[in-house]
Amino acid sequence: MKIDIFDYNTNVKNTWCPGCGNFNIHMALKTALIELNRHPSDVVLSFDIGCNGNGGDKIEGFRVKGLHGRAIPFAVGAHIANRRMTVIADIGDGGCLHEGIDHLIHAIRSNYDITVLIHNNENFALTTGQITSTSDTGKRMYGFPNGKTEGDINIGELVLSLNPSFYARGFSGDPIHLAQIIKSGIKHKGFSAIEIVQVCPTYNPENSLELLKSKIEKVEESDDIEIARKRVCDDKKLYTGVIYRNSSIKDYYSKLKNRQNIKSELVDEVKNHSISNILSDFQ
Ligand SMILES: Cc1ncc(C[n+]2csc(CCOP(=O)(O)OP(=O)(O)O)c2C)c(N)n1
Repeated sequence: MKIDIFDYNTNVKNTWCPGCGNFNIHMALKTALIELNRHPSDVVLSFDIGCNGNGGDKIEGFRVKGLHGRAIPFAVGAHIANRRMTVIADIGDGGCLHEGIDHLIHAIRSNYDITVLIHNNENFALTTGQITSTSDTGKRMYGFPNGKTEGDINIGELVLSLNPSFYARGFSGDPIHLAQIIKSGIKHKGFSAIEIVQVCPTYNPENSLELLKSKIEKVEESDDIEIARKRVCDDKKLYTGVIYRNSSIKDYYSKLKNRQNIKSELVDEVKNHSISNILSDFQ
């Protein structure tokens, strides 16, 4: 059966601000899943808290919602339980790199076969625009009238320092390219970290669509870590595409000696064990 947009759309009205990058990011995500012909019942979407997380009821699929940064461990759990599912986590820079940063780091190290979309609008948007660790040092926002004092985190630099198997960058202003990047991430066997440079016209208007567009440069996929590092550290440009892929790193399951040559999934195996005794403790 051919999957189309009506399989993924819901009737829930959007509450994002006019011009929010989330509209295009959602369209790109749906496009990627449709082009891969994945049915929503084969997809787990794990959302974080924030404007990005409010997308959780605007797309079909098995959806869960976690607190800041926890969209990643929920996604990891779903993947470990059932590798038949395509598992994607959707998360903001505030949740992923500020409040819940540890989960991203360990998921990259483990190389779980999931895809994480990091919506980088450089602020906590749902709470009306405060600085996060990805906002520029000195940036003034609500709650920080004198400007951010701490140093900032460069997502690409952080990810590349962790020996990742896949790091890509897309742009909310180019949903067609972003959809192709998300497709590459989903198809990659291992952890796919996809940073999405996202406009937030309401709370971060300085990072305007025009300014970001003028910095974007698309690049071909690379397996050269030094080139990738140079690209993510370039202040003048925002390179998009698959910035780095290392296919020689095995994904988590392939490294588990006790799971080799086993065809079933944990979600099947657990059915062979009665958990009524455990559940009775909660009744
Ligand atoms: C433990 C906790 N701290 C703070 C909040 C308030 N809070 C809700 S959404 C949010 C901002 C999320 O920012 P980000 O992850 O960047 O997503 P965005 O809204 O920008 O898409 C914050 C701080 C909360 N809900 N729970």
